[in-house]
Amino acid sequence: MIFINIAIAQNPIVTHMYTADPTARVFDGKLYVYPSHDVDVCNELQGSNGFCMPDYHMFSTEDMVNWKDHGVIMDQNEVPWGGKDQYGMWAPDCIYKDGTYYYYYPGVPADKSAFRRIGVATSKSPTGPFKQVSHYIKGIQGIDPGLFVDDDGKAYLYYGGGNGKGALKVVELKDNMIEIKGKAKDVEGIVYKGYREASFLFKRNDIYYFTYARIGDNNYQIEYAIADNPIGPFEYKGVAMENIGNGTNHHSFVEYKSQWYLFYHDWSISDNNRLRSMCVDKMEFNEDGTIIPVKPTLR
Ligand code: FUB
Repeated sequence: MIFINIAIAQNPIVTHMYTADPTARVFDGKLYVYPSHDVDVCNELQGSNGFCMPDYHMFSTEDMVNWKDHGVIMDQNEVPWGGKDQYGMWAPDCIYKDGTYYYYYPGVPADKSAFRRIGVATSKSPTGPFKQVSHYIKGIQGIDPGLFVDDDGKAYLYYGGGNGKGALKVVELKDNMIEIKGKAKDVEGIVYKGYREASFLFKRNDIYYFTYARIGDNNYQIEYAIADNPIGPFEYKGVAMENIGNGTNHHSFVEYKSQWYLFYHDWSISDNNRLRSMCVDKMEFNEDGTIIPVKPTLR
C-alpha cells in the first residue's frame, strides 16, 4: 500500500507509476479512481498501438490531497476469456448497483473474435477483491466502457469502436449488469470526425452529458453533447477541455464534496505519450448548464 501526498492542481496526481484513463467515482463519501496502468517493459508480445498495460491498480482519497494506492486489483492473466500476457488492459470503469460493485474492462479475447471485448468482475467492496464473470459481455465488442446508472435504476453501457474507428455506442444493461438489453445503438449528435476514444456520461440537474475525446480544430480535446435522457439523441455543445497535444486523452467528470472535477491524463513526466499520468482539475458550469471549458494545469 502506497500513500501519496499532493496539493490539488499539482498535476499529475500520482508519480510512482504511470496511470491513464482515470474514471473517478464517489462511493460512501470517498472518491475512488479506477485508471489503467502503462508500463514500459513490453516484450515482443507488447500491447497494441504501443500501449503496454498488464494490470489495474486503483486509488482513493477523502480530501483530494492524500491518495492511497490500493495496489493491483486485477491482472491480465486472471481474465477467464482473455489471451495471456497481451498487455491489453485498456480503460476501465467501476459502478455500484444494488449492493454490488461492477468493474468493467476491455481485454483481448483468446478466441480472437474481436480487437477488444468488454469483461466484468464484481465485488461487495469498491476496492475489491473482484470476482471475474466467466465470459465477456455477449453481443458487443469495443473499448473504453463507461457506465451510468440512472435514478430509476436502469443501467447503460457506453463504449467505442477501438483504434478510433467506428461509432460510439450505447446499450441498456439487464438487471444482472452483464447482459445487454436489445441492441446497441450509435450515440447520435456528437461530432465523429476525428473521434478517438473515451465515453463517459454523467447527469447534473436533469441534463445528461455525453463526453468523449476527439481531434478537433484545436488539436486533441474533450468534447460534449447533452440530452434530456441517457440514450440521446444528444445536442453537440463543444469543448469541455482544451487540447493537450496530440497523444490520447481519456477522462471522467465527478462531483465530490460539492465541487465538480475533471480527471484526465497527460504524459508530461515521461515525455512519451504511451507512458501517461492521471491529472485532475476543478471545473464549473454556466447557469444554463453548459461547461466552462477547463484549461488543463499541466506541469
Ligand atoms: O489506454 C489505452 C487507450 O488509450 C484507451 O482505451 C483510450 O481511451 C486511450 O486513452
